[in-house]
Amino acid sequence: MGMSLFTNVLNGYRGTRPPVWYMRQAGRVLPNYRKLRERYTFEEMMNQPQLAAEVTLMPVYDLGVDASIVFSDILTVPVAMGMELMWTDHGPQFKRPLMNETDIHKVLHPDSSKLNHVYKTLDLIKKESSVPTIGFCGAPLTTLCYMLQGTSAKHEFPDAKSFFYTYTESTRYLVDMLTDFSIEYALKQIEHGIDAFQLFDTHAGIVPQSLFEAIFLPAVKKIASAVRQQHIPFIYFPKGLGTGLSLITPEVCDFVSIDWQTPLSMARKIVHADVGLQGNIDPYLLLSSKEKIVDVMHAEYVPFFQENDKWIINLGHGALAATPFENIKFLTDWIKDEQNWR
Ligand code: 1CP
Repeated sequence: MGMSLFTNVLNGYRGTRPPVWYMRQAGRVLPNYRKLRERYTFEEMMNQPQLAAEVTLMPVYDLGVDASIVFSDILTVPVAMGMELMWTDHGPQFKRPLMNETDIHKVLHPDSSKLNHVYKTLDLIKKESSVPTIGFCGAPLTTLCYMLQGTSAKHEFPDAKSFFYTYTESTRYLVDMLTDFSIEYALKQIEHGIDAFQLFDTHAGIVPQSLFEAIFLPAVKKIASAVRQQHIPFIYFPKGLGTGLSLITPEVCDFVSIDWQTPLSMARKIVHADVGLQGNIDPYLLLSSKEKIVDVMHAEYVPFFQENDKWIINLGHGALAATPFENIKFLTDWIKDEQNWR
């Protein structure tokens, strides 16, 4: 058994309490992040290894979480493939979303050296801290949603969905291209010391299960297999998958991150028994009071842990910008101090 609760639990050991980290724990919620953000743009913070490493480790120092996640974004992958992205006040926007087959060949020229700053960031993180670090990228379906739609302003990604049906062969081509690139990127992150890998599939729920299973899930399995061949645990976050969680077998991932819509106890029944669970506290709970947070932990999460060892505490989606720092800090301390987990 190693030194870290997070990696021990990922590797199947039983902990005295569940480990905890939060999606979007670095950006958004930390006063120290906000302070730094006044001086630098988000892009500068991602692209300068010194700054990115500092922000990555902020939640370890300021919150006391059991793992860090490298400070970057899932949309850096399409940028490294040649697409032009603008970070606006209303969120990310691609200058020219892919419209058809001609665009694909004209625009996309994957070049993983454009992500060298991420590897440098990891080197700095590893030099400074022994707390495990999670590497990540977006799943092909979710990344394609943004590449084809250009933005997430239209929540159902209508142009992306139409593209999947109209140009099925091109969709497969794009999925393959993203899969190969994601594998190359993940293996590089592993070379530079990540301890676990999470694949974000935030928009897994926008296509019917049959389409998900036919075109997008095989790509996830391929990425998972490449990562796990290097003995790095693989976490998959298919938000909105619903009853499709029955497709989550050990071939897909070691742990699956559950969204806030799905009760953990229900997920536990649907997901293959050998796959661990992560999640799924509603980010909005953290906007409430300390009393309410403790009530929910006692009512739902402590009993869940008493029945289920393979569990990592997280949110059911990213932390909200409006989260009071004292609430997320309180929850983290509470998790670590609670004596009645067992
Ligand atoms: O203006 C700012 O300060 C930029 C805000 C910001 C930050 C801090 C964005 C824009 N991305 C990030 C960082 C980020 N994104 C991390 C690093 C860790 C951390 O912040 O703690 C990670 C893991 C992501 C992942 C990500 N980016 C996802 C998957 C997870 C999720 O929340 O669903 C997605 C969908 C994105 C796209 C993205 N980047 C940024 C925004 C506002 C969005 C979402 C756009 C949308 O779909 O509405």
